[in-house]
Amino acid sequence: MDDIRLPHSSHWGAFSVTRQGDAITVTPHPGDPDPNPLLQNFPAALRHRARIARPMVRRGWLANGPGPSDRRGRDEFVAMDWDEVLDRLAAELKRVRDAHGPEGIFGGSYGWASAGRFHHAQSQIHRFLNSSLGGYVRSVNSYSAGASAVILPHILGPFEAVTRQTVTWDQIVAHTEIVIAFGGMALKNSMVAGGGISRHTERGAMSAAALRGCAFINVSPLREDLPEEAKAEWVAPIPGTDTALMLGLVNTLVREDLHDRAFLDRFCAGWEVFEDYLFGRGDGIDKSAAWASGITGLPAEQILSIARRLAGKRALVTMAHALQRAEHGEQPVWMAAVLAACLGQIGLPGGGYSYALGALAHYGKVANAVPSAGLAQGVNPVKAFIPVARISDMLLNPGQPFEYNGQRLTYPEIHLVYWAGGNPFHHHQDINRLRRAFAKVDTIVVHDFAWTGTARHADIVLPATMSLEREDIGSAGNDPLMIAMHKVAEPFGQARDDYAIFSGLAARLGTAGKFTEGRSAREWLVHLYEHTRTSLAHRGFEAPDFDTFWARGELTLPSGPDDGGIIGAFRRDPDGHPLPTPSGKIEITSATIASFNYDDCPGHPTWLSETDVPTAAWPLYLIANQPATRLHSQLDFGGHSVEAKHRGREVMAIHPRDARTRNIEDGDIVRLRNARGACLAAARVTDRIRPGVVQLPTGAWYDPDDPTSDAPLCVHGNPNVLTRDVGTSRLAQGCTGQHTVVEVELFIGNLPPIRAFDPPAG
Ligand code: PGD
Repeated sequence: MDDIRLPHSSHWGAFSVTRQGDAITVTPHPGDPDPNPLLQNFPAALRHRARIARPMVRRGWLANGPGPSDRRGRDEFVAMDWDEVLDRLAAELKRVRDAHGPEGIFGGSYGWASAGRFHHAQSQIHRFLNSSLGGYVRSVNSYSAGASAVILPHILGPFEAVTRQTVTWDQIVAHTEIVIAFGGMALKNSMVAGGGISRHTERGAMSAAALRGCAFINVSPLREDLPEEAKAEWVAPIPGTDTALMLGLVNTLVREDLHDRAFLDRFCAGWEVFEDYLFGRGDGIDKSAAWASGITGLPAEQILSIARRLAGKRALVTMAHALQRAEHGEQPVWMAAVLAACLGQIGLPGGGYSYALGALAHYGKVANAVPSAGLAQGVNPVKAFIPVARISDMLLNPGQPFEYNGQRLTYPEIHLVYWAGGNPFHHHQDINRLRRAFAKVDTIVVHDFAWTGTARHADIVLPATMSLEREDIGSAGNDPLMIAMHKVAEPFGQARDDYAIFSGLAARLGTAGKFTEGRSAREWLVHLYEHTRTSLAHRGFEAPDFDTFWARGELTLPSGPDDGGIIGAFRRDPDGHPLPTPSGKIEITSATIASFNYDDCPGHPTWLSETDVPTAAWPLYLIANQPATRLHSQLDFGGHSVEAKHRGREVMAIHPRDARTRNIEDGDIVRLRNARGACLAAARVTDRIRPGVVQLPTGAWYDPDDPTSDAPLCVHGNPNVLTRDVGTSRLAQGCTGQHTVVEVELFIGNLPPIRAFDPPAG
């Protein structure tokens, strides 16, 4: 028995662990006012049968050598010892590099992996590929913010500067009178933050603001997108129509002279061109509340009423990432900025536009005064890249052109895909298409600690440690606690740290010195800590030495100012602190974007319908959003995630009206299907969703009933077998996984077993 509490950290909270043999107990950090229940996924996960115990190689790859193969995801695996697998992998990496150059290796390897500044899987893989193979084809942007990361710099400024560091929850508690939250601000999202979060404060902040009299409006087809504590009014438009609603609101504000004309004149560029569009002077369509009503399904009176209530107050417009994770996702990001501009509160405390507030725990918090050091990734000389969600397109269309943010680029020809710390068979759209794409290359390598769908579709699977099985430093830019992440358990089976795996490969490639710089993992932690400590000292802050930090378990970092960042500075002094846009102002019309001549992203915010809308065959919208019981697909086999499933399946919400017409009752197993695929789920009949819409979260591990089929049924409930693999527009080419259309029917017959958490054959 070992009852010492060992500090640790995850993307979903800081905690400590006590051990009893192989069993662990997880206790949230005592300073966390609203701990995240996701922490309870750890205990059952640590020694679960879904863990990968040994290096494994796909039988067909061993027998036939590298090459395209549709056996991926269908073949058996063969166990191999570490020395042999690293020898073979090093030889294959060298073969591909020598034959095709580093341009033949895709190392974009998107994914959240685990918290920790050193063992961060993305940093490790990129450093290895740069130091040991001369680079790799990378991916840019994220699945989270694919559209907004590209459009915000055109209209307001750099993504991080205009999102994380503008309006804080403290300002909202003190100043805001009304919040209109497009897509809501669900606590399941703000309970999580990349790199770690020690205090979950969003529920308390919304509660305090509401108690002071701040009104919240939740604009979402899902009532649960704002917590009860916000006491919100629920406005439920048809999915994908928020831009039309915002146009109707702005039209009303201007028509009724409730807008802040002086603000538009002083701080914005291009209003006149947009106003012509708003009133239909060119296209003959007045974007009035009545017009918006016809598109959004909301009564015109409700739109008029919201516009009037927003005017003349300290109003805050927020927008969830989810809205831009859809076709034409750039438009609501841009239009929400225009709505906020018309209200004239941008840059004032608690007012204006806070894109993505509530999307992660780091938004709405002040930044640390000094960033903590992370592992340097080195220089990647390879120029070729893809917007991250174009992975299948790239693998299926080598040499073909594509457009992105004003550039015409070419998909590179990839021979080897190397993934560490992500799960595209969870995160990517149209998984049947992804399977075809994965069949195209010579070799696929995956490091993970568990048998994800991606690991099952690889040729070489290397077992990584979980963060609980190694030491690290937990720290994130907007959270003051730096955590000494102690090792709480020995590695599972033969699992190794990503760092150890890459060190072994680098040694075989003759680049060990470049990759490791001669440091052990512990020496790297000391090195990174000392780097941060020196930066703190330069700013006049004192921090203890590494050993003292390690023994104490945490260090509180100083915070920066709560001053509204570049948006606050611009409001206070627009000439002295112009925005880093071409005009130095908020770009309501962008000459740059207009010059690209994209019909799917014109020069000012425009109502553009999604093309994937309900039909007779697929009459229901599907919202495939973030899960509440795990982070993405991580630890889907953990206790908290498994308990929330019903009869082993993921739960899908459906309105009583839609359930009744399909003879579906609460708890029934249903099949969702469309032209791309089908999956099972358990029905939750609820009136907390707009009629005509069903909701199935992402993250249930892909579990095909017949892996040999080209379009198998996912028996577990992964919605990405249904979603479309198209970009948001030619501007950003972002992920559009949030929406699609489906039919839902009662599943009759023998319920297929769930095998997603069983190791694959062999
Ligand atoms: P995770 O489940 O977090 O999903 O996609 P992402 O790939 O990030 O995957 C992380 C993987 O890393 C897990 O398999 C985990 O086991 C592994 N891992 C953890 N720690 C380590 C480690 O130390 N070493 C190694 N080698 N592996 C490790 C998330 C992505 O999904 C995101 S961010 C968004 S916002 C998107 N959202 C949607 C959506 O809204 N709707 C749809 N339909 N699809 C989406 N996909 C996107």
